[in-house]
Amino acid sequence: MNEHKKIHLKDYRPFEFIVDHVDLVFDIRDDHTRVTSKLKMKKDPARANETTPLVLNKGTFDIISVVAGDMVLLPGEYKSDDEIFSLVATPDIFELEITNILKPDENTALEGLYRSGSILCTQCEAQGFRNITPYPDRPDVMAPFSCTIVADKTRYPVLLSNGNLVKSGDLDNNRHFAVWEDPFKKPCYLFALVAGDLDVLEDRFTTASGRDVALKIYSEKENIDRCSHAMTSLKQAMAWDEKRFGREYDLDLYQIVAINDFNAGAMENKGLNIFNAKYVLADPQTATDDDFMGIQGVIAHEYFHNWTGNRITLKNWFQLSLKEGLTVFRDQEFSSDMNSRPVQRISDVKKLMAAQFPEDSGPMVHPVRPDAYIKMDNFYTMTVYEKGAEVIRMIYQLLGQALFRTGMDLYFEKFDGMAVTLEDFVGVMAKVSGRNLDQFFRWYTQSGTPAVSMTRQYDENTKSMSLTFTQATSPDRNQSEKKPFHIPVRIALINRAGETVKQDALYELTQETDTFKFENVPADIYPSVFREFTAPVRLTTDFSDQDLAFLMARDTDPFNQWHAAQTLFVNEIKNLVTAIQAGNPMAVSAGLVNAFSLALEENQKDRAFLSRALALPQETEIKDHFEIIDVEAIHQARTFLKQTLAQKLTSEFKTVYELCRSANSDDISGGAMADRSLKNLCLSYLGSLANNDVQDIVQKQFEHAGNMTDEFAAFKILSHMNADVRDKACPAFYDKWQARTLVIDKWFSVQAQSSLEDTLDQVKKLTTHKDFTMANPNKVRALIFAFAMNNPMHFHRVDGQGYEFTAERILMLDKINPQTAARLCSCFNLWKRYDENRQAMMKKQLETMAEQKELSRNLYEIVSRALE
Ligand code: TYR
Repeated sequence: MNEHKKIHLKDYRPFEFIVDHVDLVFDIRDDHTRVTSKLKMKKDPARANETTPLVLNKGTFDIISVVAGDMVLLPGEYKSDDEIFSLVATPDIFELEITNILKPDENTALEGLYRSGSILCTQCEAQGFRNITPYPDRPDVMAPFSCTIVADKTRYPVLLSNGNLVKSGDLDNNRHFAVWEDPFKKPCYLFALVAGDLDVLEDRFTTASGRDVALKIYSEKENIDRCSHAMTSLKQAMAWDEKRFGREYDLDLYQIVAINDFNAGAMENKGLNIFNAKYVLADPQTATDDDFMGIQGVIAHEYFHNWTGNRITLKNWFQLSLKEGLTVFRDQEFSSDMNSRPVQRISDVKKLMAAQFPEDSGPMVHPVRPDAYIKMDNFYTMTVYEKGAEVIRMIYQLLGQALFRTGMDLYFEKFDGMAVTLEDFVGVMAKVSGRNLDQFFRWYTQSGTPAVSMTRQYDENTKSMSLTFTQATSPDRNQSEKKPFHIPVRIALINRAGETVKQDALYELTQETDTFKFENVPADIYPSVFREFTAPVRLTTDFSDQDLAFLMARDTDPFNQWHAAQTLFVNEIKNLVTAIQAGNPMAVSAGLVNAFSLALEENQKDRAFLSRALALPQETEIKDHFEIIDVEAIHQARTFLKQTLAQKLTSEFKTVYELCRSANSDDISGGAMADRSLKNLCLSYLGSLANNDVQDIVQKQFEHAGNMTDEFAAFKILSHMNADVRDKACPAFYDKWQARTLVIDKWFSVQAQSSLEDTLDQVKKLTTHKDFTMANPNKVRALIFAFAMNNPMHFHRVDGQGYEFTAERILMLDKINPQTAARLCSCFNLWKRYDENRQAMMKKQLETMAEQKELSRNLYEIVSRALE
């Protein structure tokens, strides 16, 4: 394994030159694209008259000509290799014209210029622009860009780039051209180009100040009638950002293109977002309710980047959370305003706990602002995004809505057009509030999830209740000793009747131990703490299971009701795991069944909430509550709990299932979605019994469903029932949907996650299916990621075959798409948390990977961290 260099935040230096203008020409030919870049540059005035070498980043392409000023440079007069282009010295002001040849058809890494089907497109974040042309590929170099695209008119009738179309026309030989100019200075990671035979859905939006904006969503022709939900979402996001943050759109045109081959969810390129088709295309027949919500959230996220990311960008990549944490916070708030706030909060926190907390306990643990990286792509993490959003949310809590808005206004005013840091952001928040946020800033620099415990003490004499909070964060590779965090805690007091005795207020933890005293309260009072999950901490309390059952039913904060229910489930599963490990019989406590049944009776109230509150945590979430993860025992315990509940409450589940069936099948209103989610939760409990009676109900829903939500829910249940049932359902689903590649992704993922015995064999077989390819990230995520990340029983097979299969695929993928290979490899990250046998087998796979001679930098970083 080659060693690769780490880049450190402490080594940051500003660039020695200023780019005044970038003029790009893309001449697209059948088997190559010729790129000419004209840079107008000058030395940073502070360095005038100094001899400063010009060093540009560069990918692995051939340069065919270099012109400096009006001199043609010969290869000896500049230096060029696979990473760098450089000149020993330059005048103070100069122009540089470089021409090079790209082979987009051979670019399987999907960074830089690449082909997706018949479409040519770009992806430049984080450091893909260097694969297009030599350039100072860093976010703090901002410049106005113009871009000319020349291509065949039949193959590429649509030619797009950032900003405004200023000129277009026909050329000889059935070719045509388009010239785009982006008036806003931007870093090169926001550059984009698209060329292809696309259809467009058009609409308009008038901003608050009366500017008329043309909205265009492009997709392959056969999908254009599936773009209207994305368009509605875009208009909602534009209106919301005006209302909530006073931010208007700034160009006359906003374009979105849906692409089938994409490494991430979507990309906020200025005026020309490029999206994974999964986050654009939807209709009720082919997309689930979750897909609809996902599209609304991602469309909004990319739109919100126009201010938080594009107008104000990053000084260096270490500051990534400055744009991502803040923009996730903004999209979460948007989704809360558009839909149900408590349900949104529950799903955001669930995601954080399921994926960010484990990240903090493995080899990828890093502060929200990392100190070092080998490959920046590896730091597009749950910590930077989701924990980063929680940190913003804490500032929002500490300041309150009004001051937070004042702070945001000042941030936009002060830093518009600049590349800034997290200190700049927190600085304006400190300024407008007059608060000292120095201790608070540790959330950006210190890694790990704080464990907070809460205990109650009641003093009969003074009739006062004291709540004592202690915080502790485990040492890790980033810091051997952790200092206390500044943690906001929202607390209310509730009595036995479920009435609020003391209104919700904000308290702040700043020391290892903090105590708050509430005077004049009765003894039988319940504190409701960390309401709405005020901070990203692991909370333990002195609540008994009876207390938790009370809070599940009566807490006045729905988030805390959900949290109490989840804690009860986890406690129950822990007891079952202990019983299994001791060889004792399993039994579910009557208290839990009772609490569950009472909650199910409340089904007329908020069905969306109820479907979340009554859902058992996944095995992948449960594992986080164990030091040593016993894969089989967790699976057995969860299955037993689910089946016991289904058995004891069969008729209740059936009743609620029937009650929720009236939703119109293509209605995507909140109410209809809520009905479907509760209905399908009931079906999933019933389905766990796998008897003929329920099989019949599930089968009927599968065959007669009027939308993908219901069809997919039933399909998932059938995939676990038994091999016969699955072997009938799979071809039926495939035959119906084979023309829809996004639905076929669902088909792959359901099979990869099946609990049936032969799942690994099925997955192996599916890798040779004609619709599967390692070159398409969505397909890899649907089959290989789903297996490795979401099917613990089979990935962690005792014979090690799950590991072997996955490691082989990672190495295969590393040759095609290193970014995605590195992501997939994180399935081995928690290897130290399993039994000795599994530890040894997982370690062996990591070592085998480490021994490869030509590991990508991306994968090298993940593997070497895991083995450190
Ligand atoms: N900036 C994008 C977003 O979060 C994410 C992204 C990152 C997309 C890297 C692609 C990529 O290669 O909105």
